[in-house]
Amino acid sequence: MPPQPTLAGTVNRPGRSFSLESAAFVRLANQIRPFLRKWTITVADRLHPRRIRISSALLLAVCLLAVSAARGQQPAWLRYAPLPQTSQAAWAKIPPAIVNLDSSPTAASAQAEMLRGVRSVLARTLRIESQLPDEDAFVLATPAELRAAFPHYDPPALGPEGFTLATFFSRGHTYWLIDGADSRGILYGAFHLLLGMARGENFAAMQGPDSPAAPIRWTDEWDNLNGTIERGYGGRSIFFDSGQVRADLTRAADYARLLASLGINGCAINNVNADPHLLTPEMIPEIARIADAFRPWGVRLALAVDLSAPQTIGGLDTFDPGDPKVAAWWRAKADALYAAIPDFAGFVVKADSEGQPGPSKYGRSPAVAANVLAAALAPHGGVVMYRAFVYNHHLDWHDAKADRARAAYDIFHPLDGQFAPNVVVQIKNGPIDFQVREPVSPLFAGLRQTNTAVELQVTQEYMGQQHQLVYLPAQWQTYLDFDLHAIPNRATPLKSIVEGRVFHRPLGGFIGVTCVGLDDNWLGSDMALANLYGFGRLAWNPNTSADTIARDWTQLTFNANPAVVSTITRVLMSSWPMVERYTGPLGLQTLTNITGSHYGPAPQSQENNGWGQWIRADHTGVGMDRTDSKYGGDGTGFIGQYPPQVAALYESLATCPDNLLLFMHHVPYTYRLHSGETVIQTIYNLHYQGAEQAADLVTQWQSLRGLIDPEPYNATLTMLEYQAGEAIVWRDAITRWFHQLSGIPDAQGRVDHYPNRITAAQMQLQGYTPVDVHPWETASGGKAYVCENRDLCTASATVTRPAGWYTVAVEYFDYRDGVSTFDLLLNRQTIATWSAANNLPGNAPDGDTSSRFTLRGVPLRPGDVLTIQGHPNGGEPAPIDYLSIEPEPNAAAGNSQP
Ligand code: GCV
Repeated sequence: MPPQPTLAGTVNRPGRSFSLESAAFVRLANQIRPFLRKWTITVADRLHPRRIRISSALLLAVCLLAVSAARGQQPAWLRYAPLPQTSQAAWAKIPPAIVNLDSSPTAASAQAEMLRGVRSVLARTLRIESQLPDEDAFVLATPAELRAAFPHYDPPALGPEGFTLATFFSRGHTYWLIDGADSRGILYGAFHLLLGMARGENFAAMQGPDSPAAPIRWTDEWDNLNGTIERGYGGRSIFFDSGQVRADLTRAADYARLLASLGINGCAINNVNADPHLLTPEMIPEIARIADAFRPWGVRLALAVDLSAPQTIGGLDTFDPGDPKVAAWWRAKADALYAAIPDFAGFVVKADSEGQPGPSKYGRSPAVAANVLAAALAPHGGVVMYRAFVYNHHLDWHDAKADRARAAYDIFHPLDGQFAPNVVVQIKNGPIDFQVREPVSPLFAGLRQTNTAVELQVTQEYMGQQHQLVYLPAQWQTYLDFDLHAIPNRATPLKSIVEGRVFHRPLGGFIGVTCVGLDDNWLGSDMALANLYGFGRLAWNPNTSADTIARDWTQLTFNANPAVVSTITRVLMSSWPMVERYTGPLGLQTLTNITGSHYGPAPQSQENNGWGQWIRADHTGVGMDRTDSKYGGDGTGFIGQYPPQVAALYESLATCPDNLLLFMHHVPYTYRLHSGETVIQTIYNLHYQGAEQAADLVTQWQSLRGLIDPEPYNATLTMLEYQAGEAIVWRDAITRWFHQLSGIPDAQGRVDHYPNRITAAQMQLQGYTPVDVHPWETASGGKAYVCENRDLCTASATVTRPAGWYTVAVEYFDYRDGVSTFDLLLNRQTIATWSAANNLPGNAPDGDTSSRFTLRGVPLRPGDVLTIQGHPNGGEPAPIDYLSIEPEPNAAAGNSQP
């Protein structure tokens, strides 16, 4: 691969990023800007309903994006890269033929996939035979079909949807069997073989039986009929557009293939904040088209339903689940759905939660509501996934005993044993809402006569929204492995409960809230695909380690070069603990804007509202006291919802792990952790560590230059550069906020003391004026500087540092609307140009939009003048915060000084 051009500057624009790579580029930008600025074009983007303005800068960006768009739809882990010659030897004896003894569409997909994969990985084309050939061959079949072909074959016992890979000798030939317990098993066996082959494994190593841990392995997509996706960061819906099912469902079929390759067997296609219109007679045939696209891949379609549908679209005067008319309506609806979709999987229900209507309106319990739906689905074999995410978001903050974390257990535990056999209670991993760290929900141990499934969030709502790299299997593993001690003297980790093994439940499993979109890389970031892959692997076998998953994903997505595999695995595995450090350590949860974007830092937003994600921080201490009176505590009693052994662990300050301390206890800032350090100093230290680690990830990634394909290399480098800047934004905001609140200084004197920064307030300004920033801690002195009612504003600073090489960074704000452009001048020379073209979730200067432009290797001398030129665009007034001038490590004496 050719070496990359030297970067003149990097715009931290995750996902679709571009680098301003040469002086020529900067010159070109400067030359064409005056012409292009004159004719700003406004377009209504069909794909994105908001109007976007194309300015000169965006036009430049569009040109560059066209390059990345040329990558096309990403194959993700199904790249089937050719095996290097050395690894091909293990497959030298591959059979020349393939026969499929099973007539299902799923087995047909398995055969087609075998042809595609073998051709791509080994450059061999298998000959398709219609019956067992008189030569070596792959044989795709169920045990019964194999016994018919080979009366002496003794298939091993398999769980549903499992498979065995084996060789069988007969008639002087070797048959390579893909023996599926059923047609899905055949397909999963084929993928298992191909993905092993693509990773360089040989067939002998893969042989043996394998079955999924649990029957329910679904993704939930939160797509809306208008084509948007709640908490989706990968573009528009692959299913819906403008109130209709898309005409072209190619992406839906391709997605089903991706899911099948991991053994995922169900997909709920719409937002749990469900639109009742999906259930209208006109929509059902349309939805059936999606089910048709899924079917060849063994993925069953499910729908999220609004419990008020019998009234809103059914014309009834009630949706009371206790009313026989309502039950009859659901029965008729289920019959109509199965008439159109014979393999319909069932309903997902969000009710009495965040404004969704529910049975509480009629004084009915979730069990009554779930059972009405269950009765309608039962004759057809469907299931109801009833979400335990039921809570009051109008809690009284002044009530020290009020606690959102208690809600699911308080509501569902008394109903244990009342749910129909085809109801599964779908429980988020933690008691709050996909925070950077939470304890495992106690409800998993509280429902013993009820089927349960764990809901994990693949889409990174609270963890960077795909603008940042966070490898979630590392987090999920800690949840799945957590021993709830649900039965005395027996290990009962969460994974074994949802597998149904602990309480002997027939149904249960794993749900991943995924929210894929039409973007080429499905999720909005190449690296986020590791999370979808990891979810699938854990859903199949929750005993697989996050590290193994990271290695396998890296090999399949990039290549098997040991340096690549070890570096990317290290980057992935370190990312979640790192993000925890800079967002919300010690069990504080993600200290983000809870009433708004769920993205940038805004710790005060946790408090003083009804949403209940409180951290109870005041001048003396911090943390929610969730201790229980039955153990002598005086808190909300949440801890008492756990089985005694877990409750004892959390109740006692002596045993409560530091990483959940502030979730469970309110302590003074001076309280000393098990580490011996105080709480406040640990908060400071961890935020600084997190930001340093984020910067280090950039360096680690740079070591991959030339070792992986340039497009994903560059896209991820840009994302990591942005993330390193965002980690600084988080670090500064959270440490400032705690510093002000506690009044306790950082022992290392770092907080809000940045000697390398020159704030806009300290610069010579032409046109820039200050505005207040909310929350104040997300900008220097609580102010941003904006360029309003002008085409151009400038902010200049005279360098007073010794001559040397410096990294110059500009902290600016990048609103969702408008694409301002910026120039950085050294004296009169333009040394960088960039545009604020990121898709960040905000239209104001704050922690959501604060962004950093970084230019390394700038030669500075005392008296030099650095100038930021801001060109506003649309609603974005080219806002700035500060300039940072950091000496570079290699600027030591002996180097040529500028
Ligand atoms: C679909 C969180 C998210 C919501 C989501 C909800 C849920 O609150 O912010 O967007 O709604 O969880 O899981 O139902």
